[in-house]
Amino acid sequence: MTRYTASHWGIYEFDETETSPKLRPLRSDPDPSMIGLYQLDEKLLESRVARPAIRKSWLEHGPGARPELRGKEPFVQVEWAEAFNIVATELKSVIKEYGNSAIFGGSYGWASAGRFHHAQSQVHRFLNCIGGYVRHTGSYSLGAAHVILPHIAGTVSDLSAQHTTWDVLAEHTKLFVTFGGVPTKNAQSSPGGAGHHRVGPGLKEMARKGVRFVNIGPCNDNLDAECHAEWIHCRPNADVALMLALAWQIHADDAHDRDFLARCTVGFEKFLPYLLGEQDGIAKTPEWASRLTGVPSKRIVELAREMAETRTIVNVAWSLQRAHNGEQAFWMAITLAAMLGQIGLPGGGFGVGYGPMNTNGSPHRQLSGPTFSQKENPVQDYIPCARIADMLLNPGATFPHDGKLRTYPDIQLIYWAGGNPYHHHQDLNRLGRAWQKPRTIIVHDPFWTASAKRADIVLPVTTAMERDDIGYATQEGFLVAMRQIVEPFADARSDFDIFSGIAERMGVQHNFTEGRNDTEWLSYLYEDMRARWKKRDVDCPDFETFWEQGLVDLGEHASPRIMFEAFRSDPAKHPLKTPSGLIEIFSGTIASFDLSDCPGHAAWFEPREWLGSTNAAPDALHLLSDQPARKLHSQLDASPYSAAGKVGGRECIYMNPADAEARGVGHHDTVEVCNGRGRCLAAVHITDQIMRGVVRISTGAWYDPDETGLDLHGNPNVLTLDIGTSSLGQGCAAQTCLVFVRGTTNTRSPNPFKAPELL
Ligand SMILES: Nc1nc2c(c(=O)[nH]1)N[C@H]1C(S)=C(S)[C@@H](COP(=O)(O)OP(=O)(O)OC[C@H]3O[C@@H](n4cnc5c(=O)[nH]c(N)nc54)[C@H](O)[C@@H]3O)O[C@H]1N2
Ligand SMILES: Nc1nc2c(c(=O)[nH]1)N[C@H]1C(S)=C(S)[C@@H](COP(=O)(O)OP(=O)(O)OC[C@H]3O[C@@H](n4cnc5c(=O)[nH]c(N)nc54)[C@H](O)[C@@H]3O)O[C@H]1N2
Ligand SMILES: [Mo]
Repeated sequence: MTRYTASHWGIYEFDETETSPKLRPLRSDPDPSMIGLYQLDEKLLESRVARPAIRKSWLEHGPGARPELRGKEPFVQVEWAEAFNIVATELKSVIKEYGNSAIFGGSYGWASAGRFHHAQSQVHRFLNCIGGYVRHTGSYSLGAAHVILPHIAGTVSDLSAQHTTWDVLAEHTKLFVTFGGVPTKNAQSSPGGAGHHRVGPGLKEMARKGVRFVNIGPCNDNLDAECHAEWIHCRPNADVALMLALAWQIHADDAHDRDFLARCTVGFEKFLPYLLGEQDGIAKTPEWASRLTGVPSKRIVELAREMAETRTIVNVAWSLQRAHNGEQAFWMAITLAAMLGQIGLPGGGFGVGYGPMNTNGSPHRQLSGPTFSQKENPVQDYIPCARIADMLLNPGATFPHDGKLRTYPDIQLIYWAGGNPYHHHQDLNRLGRAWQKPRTIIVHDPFWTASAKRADIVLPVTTAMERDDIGYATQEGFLVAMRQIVEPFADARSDFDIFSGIAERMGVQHNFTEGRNDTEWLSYLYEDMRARWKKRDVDCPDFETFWEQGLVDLGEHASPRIMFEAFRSDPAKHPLKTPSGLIEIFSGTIASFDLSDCPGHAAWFEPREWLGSTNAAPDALHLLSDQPARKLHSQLDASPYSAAGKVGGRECIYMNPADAEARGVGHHDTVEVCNGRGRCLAAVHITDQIMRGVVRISTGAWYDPDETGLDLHGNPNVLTLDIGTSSLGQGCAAQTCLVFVRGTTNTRSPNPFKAPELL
């Protein structure tokens, strides 16, 4: 009998009559991801957490004991009952002594698919049941965008729902200009579960219909070869300068769409003096941009003319805003598209962005799926998620965010379920110093990740393969009855069972469980969703039928979608959710914040570190740390599929032949990559798909430092910069980073997946 499971990488099938079931891609998926096939691989078992474990000094001497030994001493395994008592006692004690605003429960991370066993919902609901916690806002994905976009065009979620569908792009777009490609490796995933993978097929169809692709940026392997893109080498983090010059040329040619600017936007007249240099004496001409970007000015002029003459869409990868002043890249891309005046026309306008996930360009509706309520959080304090080390290092200090001045709380306890800060955060050595601040760190994870190894209390969680759940992601096409495939590993329990056990000891069990067990919750959440969807004319079978049938195909949205079509036709009747209801080329709100690093219109700022800097050493290289092709973040890094992308067990550093030659290093040599923040080893991969002066290490290699702090495995976050994108967004700025690369004789093998010593 065919059964199903959902994962971020897609839906997989298995035969429940097999004694050891194997995963197969969903038969109807036109472009399945290989990543998820490895979820049951036995290689993953080496790093599974078997039993609740407490760091030795913490257990023997109490909370706060020897925080500098986190990650460096053995754990003592305990029974669940003892673990529940210890956690409950410590939570009560911290709340009594310091209050709930001493608990950081932001718990950022992707965890697993499945709407009920969604780790963040579980941990947030539990912490709310005990009086609340300090939360986070935004994401590492789109930290800057989450703050800037609502001021200028609408929320990230609104825009995601509106992206023009792939069929329309294939039919109508003539020129697809993308900054940062459209990486199909990234489109393997959607948070909560990709359904049919549509980006690869979408691009192929566009290529078949003769769309011309121009890929601007430091890499060219982020757009399928079949697109036959023209690659314009542009220095990392200099995209805004190039966009400004395109805008300058379009204006100089009098090719900007005055009617569209007048009807659908506000503030072009306030942006224009900046563009022309009337304010700062610097006209943003192609010659000006050429010096900053390395792109010949003639090419900029020609491209501007081509864009104005033909049906053009401007796309930006999310990585552009994961950089210092990343807000500007999105603002300027939308400003440029507004000047072209094709927003709301089929195949024109902008994308923010096509490619980062399977979602954008989806023909499916935005519907909120089964939702396990997180309840209300009485604590008001929050941080933008990427400011965690700042918060821990500077309790009581103030910081600006979206026009307000806020205060960092004084954190005594961190509770993490479903994320891996030692994967996702920048400047891991700095995080290591900050990580010593709280007296207690509690982590739930199926695996001995770098974060689990550095916690005080580690509670073993089941994987999605080991429990029943409901799979659904908004704008994807399926509801999935996720059937348990294997028994839980060792003593692992679901987050729900763990929190129920702790809640019981804290006297809030009924509040947390509402008297339902996990099976009862599944049917309850499903029926609740079914009733909501019925009101929107979406019919689904009852829970029993759904559970037996395994999949519900939600079908596609009725008609092809064109972003902002209705808005364009009548902006007064279909306003955007911005203060003016129009696209804000100038934002009075942002201008009123009076920020030196984010004025009222898009502008160019030199990033803290980049190749154009006069301070950059001649042999410095710009390090990009993109998303890994063979895993999702740190998840499944131990799988054979991820291992096949490494050399000598180490992550690769992609490098231009000229840079390798200048350093005397060859293909597959081990090198040391370093800067003032940290050092790691990586294996050289020489390719002409990355421009000179730029190197790239994908994220995801489990952090594995030796005694000197040298990471042996190739984790780029030992090198990245931990600053906010700007005082507006305070997002993650990982793509702003200079490094040095040199040959090394150190070939010590990494051993990242080994469990810590257990007593
Ligand atoms: N340098 C650099 N750094 C980056 C980025 C970059 O571009 N460059 N990108 C950033 C981005 S966009 C993101 S989104 C982050 C991603 O960062 P994270 O989302 O933190 O990374 P994951 O590896 O997905 O972590 C998920 C963790 O949840 C665990 N898990 C899975 N299922 C469950 C469950 O049911 N319960 C519990 N308790 N745990 C579970 C997994 O084992 C894993 O340890 O990384 C960011 N970091
Ligand atoms: N397989 C896989 N897919 C994933 C993920 C994963 O871990 N694995 N993570 C998912 C998540 S959480 C997210 S947020 C998305 C992220 O999606 P993105 O942020 O779009 O992805 P990245 O791979 O970080 O970067 C995309 C491309 O931009 C290039 N780039 C970097 N800096 C610059 C720059 O300054 N200018 C220009 N022009 N290009 C630049 C990078 O080299 C890369 O080729 O991906 C999602 N998809
Ligand atoms: Mo992300």
